[in-house]
Amino acid sequence: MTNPEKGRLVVVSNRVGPLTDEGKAGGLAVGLADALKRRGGLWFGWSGETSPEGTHSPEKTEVFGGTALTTIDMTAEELDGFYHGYANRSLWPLLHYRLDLVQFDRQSDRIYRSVNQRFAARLAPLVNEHDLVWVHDYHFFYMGSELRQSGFKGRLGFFLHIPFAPPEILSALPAARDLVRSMLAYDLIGFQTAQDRRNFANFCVHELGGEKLPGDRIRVGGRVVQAAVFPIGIDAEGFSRFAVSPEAGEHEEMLRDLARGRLQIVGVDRLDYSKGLVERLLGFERLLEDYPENRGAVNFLQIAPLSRSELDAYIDLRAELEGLAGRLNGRFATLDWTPIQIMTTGFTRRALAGIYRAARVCMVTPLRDGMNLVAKEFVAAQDPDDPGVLILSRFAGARAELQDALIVNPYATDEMARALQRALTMPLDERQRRHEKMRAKVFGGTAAHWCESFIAALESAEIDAGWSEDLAAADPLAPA
Ligand code: ADQ
Repeated sequence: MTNPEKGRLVVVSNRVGPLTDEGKAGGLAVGLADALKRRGGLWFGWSGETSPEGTHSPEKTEVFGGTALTTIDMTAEELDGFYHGYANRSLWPLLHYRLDLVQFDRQSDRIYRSVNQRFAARLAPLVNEHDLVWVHDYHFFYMGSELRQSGFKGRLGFFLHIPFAPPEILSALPAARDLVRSMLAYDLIGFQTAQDRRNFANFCVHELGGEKLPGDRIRVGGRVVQAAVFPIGIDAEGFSRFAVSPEAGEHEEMLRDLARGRLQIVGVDRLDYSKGLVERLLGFERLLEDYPENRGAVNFLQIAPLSRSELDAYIDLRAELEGLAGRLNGRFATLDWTPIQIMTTGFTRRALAGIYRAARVCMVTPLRDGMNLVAKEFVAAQDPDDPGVLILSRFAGARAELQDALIVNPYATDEMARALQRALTMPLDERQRRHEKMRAKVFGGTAAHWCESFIAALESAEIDAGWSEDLAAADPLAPA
């Protein structure tokens, strides 16, 4: 089933799969599923269920060809402390530079570490030192050091999908030094952008007394790790095929019919405070104030599926957005025109591709975002002969590659309104020129490419034997 010479790929992430349903899978799942299929492997994570046994529950395994999907449960308490608590109330806002929303408590810190330890303990017997283990995202910062402590000697990689905040912000986390030190158990640490990587390196230097070495390497105490940039992409070919599927066509047509000749602006984001939804609506309101010719001539559709809706910050955000949309509609609506519509529905990927294609403008205005795949999907879905315009926040990771979007500061409402006006009136030849350049970027840096380059770098990373449990003792700046 597997190739023992090359070693299997072992992927660890909070949620696993799908491996088979390409209609549901996002770019990440498609990219990883391809890599898993090619070399055989294991995808390990949470089952999505709680049970009294939690992380002691029996494994559930599904096998597809040479790949196994193996999951375990969590108890309700583990889920609360690990996922809702530390991951989403502490780390998510902190790493998105939102100290105002961060909540720290030692109970969830303790549970987060113990869930990382439990997942490592369950994974350890399933892997051997020839395997490449690739851990994903902010749920599992401690997984690498826990795996090392359980005796794993093979290659270990980590990729952070969200931003890595600068040391001035990260150091507010009571356990910041522990967390970053534990990351040194990985041989290769991947980030979305050069800025994230720089922030990590600066933490190692200024908070842990480390030193930057030539190439992508960083030394802390006796340990050398590689930290590099791997911007994530989408399955560009697949997504552009979705955009011309019958299901996409139906959605495109429906939206065009509803717009009745008006230009369509869309936004597609999980309902999350990092996505700049409030700022986007304020920008749209300013457009209607400052450029009144757009009243009755444009429609704004915001698709915002609910996420983490049990957390207070998300409940507050939803209320604020609904209030704002109500005010805006109340202010500008006429008998035959409602300026803004907000939907929390989930769509299939084909339907979404059709919606992007019907839009003249897509607004992607996060206040901070690791990459933002919506921006890339929008580009891939366009008709090259008559493409829409992308308005992109300077704070999205995607900005590094998509320089030909209209780049905005989402906090600057006037600038947002001006960018909208420019996008709505942009001549066809300029739209085509900008789109062509962005399309080359999106098709040149796909999910498959991201996956292959990370794996190749992990395979060739210099393995340094310097990691030890008491790396902390080698920290010259550690408080007494
Ligand atoms: P997210 O914060 O989830 O991802 P993003 O990259 O934009 O952000 O991906 C969202 C995905 O959800 C897109 O593929 C989009 O099509 C899909 N989606 C959104 N609304 C939908 C709806 N109503 N129906 C169906 N699908 C919908 C995190 C980081 C990002 C990083 C990615 C990948 O926060 O910065 O780009 O991981 O690394």
